[in-house]
Amino acid sequence: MAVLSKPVSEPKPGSSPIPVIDISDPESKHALVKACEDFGFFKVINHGVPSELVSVLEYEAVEFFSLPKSEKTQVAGYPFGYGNSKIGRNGDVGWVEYLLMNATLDSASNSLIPSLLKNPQTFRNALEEYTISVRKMTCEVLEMITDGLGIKPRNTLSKLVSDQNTDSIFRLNHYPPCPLINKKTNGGKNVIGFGEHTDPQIISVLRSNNTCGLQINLTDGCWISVPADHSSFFFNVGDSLQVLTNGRFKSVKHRVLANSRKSRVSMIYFAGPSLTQRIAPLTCLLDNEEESLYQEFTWSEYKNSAYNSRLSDNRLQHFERK
Ligand code: GA4
Repeated sequence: MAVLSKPVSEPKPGSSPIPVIDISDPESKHALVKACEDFGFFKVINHGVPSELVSVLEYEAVEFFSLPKSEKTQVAGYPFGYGNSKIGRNGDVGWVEYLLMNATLDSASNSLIPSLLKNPQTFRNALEEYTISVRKMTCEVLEMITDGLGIKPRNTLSKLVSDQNTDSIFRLNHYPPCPLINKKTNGGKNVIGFGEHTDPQIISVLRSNNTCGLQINLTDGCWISVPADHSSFFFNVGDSLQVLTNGRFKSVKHRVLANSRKSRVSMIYFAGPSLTQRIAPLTCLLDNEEESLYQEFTWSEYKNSAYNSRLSDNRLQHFERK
């Protein structure tokens, strides 16, 4: 268990600085690009993902996490499967349990889907429909971003995550209420649910229930709390998109704090490219004399290096050009 010391700024209710992007309006493309540059993070509204899909999957997730631990651990594994407290394999821990699954295009028959559930087929269908719908929204957002950047063709970024061999992941997280918070034992300090990190993929799409806990790190080093909103999606730029834009977009550092009273359930779709995809700044984004800040790598190389790191490591550092 980790406790916190760095400054946290709590926005006044209704005054959150987090950009809100209406993706039903094509003109939002400029605000979208600015959000990726300034925060690496934004909230999407009017997204077109049916709320029933989200509710059914959340219901199934709650059912799964309500199973006895001895049953959940039957689908424990690495990297995919159930996990409790331990994050990754390099010593990170958090006040969280989770289920990590493959979300590639042919993952409908995902063998990790807990056969222990009363009706595994309902879970399977819910997951498949959810990922199809969220992938479509993700492609729309990436296409608006390319429009906003003035890049052609429109699918320059979206094709990276809609390719047949895309290496995408789906994660369900459950942060149970944490009885240790506010007790004298830790001096009332916060408890880390999921420690600070950036996501290695291109872009990540998070939806949570109405329990807060997510925080993002601003460029000045301050943490800000993200007000929960169960009807919207939160997007964050990943390390690979930072490289594709030669550092113009920021891969945002984020973390989750445990809550003393309420459970937080989140579902995250990590949109990654195919393993053989070469990741390097898009030449059309480089100005005349501008050089790449990074050595070229494939997604497979980056992923291997990321999975051998600790959560809070600066993973891109090893790939920066000296
Ligand atoms: C962060 C983003 C995704 O949740 C994840 C995480 C992965 C894991 O939980 O196994 C990692 C983490 C994430 C980056 C560094 C390594 C690998 C834990 C960890 C310490 C599934 C992913 O792709 O990278």
